[in-house]
Amino acid sequence: MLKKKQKYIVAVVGATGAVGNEMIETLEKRNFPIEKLRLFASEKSEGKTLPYKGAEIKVEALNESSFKGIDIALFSAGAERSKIWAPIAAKSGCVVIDNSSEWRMDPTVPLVVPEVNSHDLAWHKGIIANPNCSTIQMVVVLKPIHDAAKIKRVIVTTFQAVSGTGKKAMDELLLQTTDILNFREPKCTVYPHQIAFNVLPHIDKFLENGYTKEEMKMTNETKKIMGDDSVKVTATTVRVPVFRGHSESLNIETEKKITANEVRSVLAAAPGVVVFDAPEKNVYPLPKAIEGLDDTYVGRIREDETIPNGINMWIVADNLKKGAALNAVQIAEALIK
Ligand code: 3JN
Repeated sequence: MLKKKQKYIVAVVGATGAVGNEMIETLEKRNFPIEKLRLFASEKSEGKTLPYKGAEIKVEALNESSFKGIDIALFSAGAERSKIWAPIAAKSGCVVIDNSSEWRMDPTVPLVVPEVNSHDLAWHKGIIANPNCSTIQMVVVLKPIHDAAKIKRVIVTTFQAVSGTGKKAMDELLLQTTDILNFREPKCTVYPHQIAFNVLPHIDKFLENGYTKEEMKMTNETKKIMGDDSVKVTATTVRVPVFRGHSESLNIETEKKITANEVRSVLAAAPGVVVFDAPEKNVYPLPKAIEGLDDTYVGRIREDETIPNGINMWIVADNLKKGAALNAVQIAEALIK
């Protein structure tokens, strides 16, 4: 359990990655009460420095005693490293907020989006899981609708930015675009196909049921966060040539009738959600417009005319912010409250 303090010793593990960078920036921007910030990454980054509040902080490599004295560690170093290092960190008395999929479905680990289930923080045993980016932005929108009209089923199609894969994928989109515009053959190293001027219906590995891991994360994580196994989610996850910001098309079937206007007012009052919906003025959420912003933006809210109780909408959030770093920092903020 975390002891109450004025200021905390905080670590970011995976500090040099796209999400790690964003975690440092988010801690600084939100003025998280930090006594000392420690940064960890793989050995090849050891000795590099990263800026925090006007100072340069040295990146360290991890060892068995790294976590001594650390209060909170934000992990974004991949599932394999979390599997090894999160229990070591928790054992040294540090609370781990882990951005990987490693612990998300472990029944002894809470999976938390503070706007939805901050009550689950009460039973953590040293590790708290941060959900998948596509799940986070969806559940902040689903929860208030579920409370108002009980959701039976969601059909979601995602349009995910390349930053979800990391810096290498962002570089690849830029390089492929430049190559194509200069009549050079683009090279594909990160994805199995060209991502520039293309869309790929494939995120993460394929499973035996024909879905990808990303799709099943959305199905399974939603039930756990919402604390309701009856909410059915079927997903198709798609990579698009966008640098930052995941978009999702949602078709939501509810038990009780809820009109589009009622959905608008329920969502307008929901924490972390902004209704941005005036199609007559070409106003709807766009990934380019919400880069770096905190909230999940919702537009194109309309009734599904093919079923009695159905709603369609379009939601967009910054995958590196609410989809990752911001949600992790908000968990830390809820913990110290
Ligand atoms: O591709 C995206 O937009 C999101 C990617 C998430 C991701 C990528 C690699 C490994 C995850 C995740 O957060 O679920 C993982 C993982 O931890 O399994």
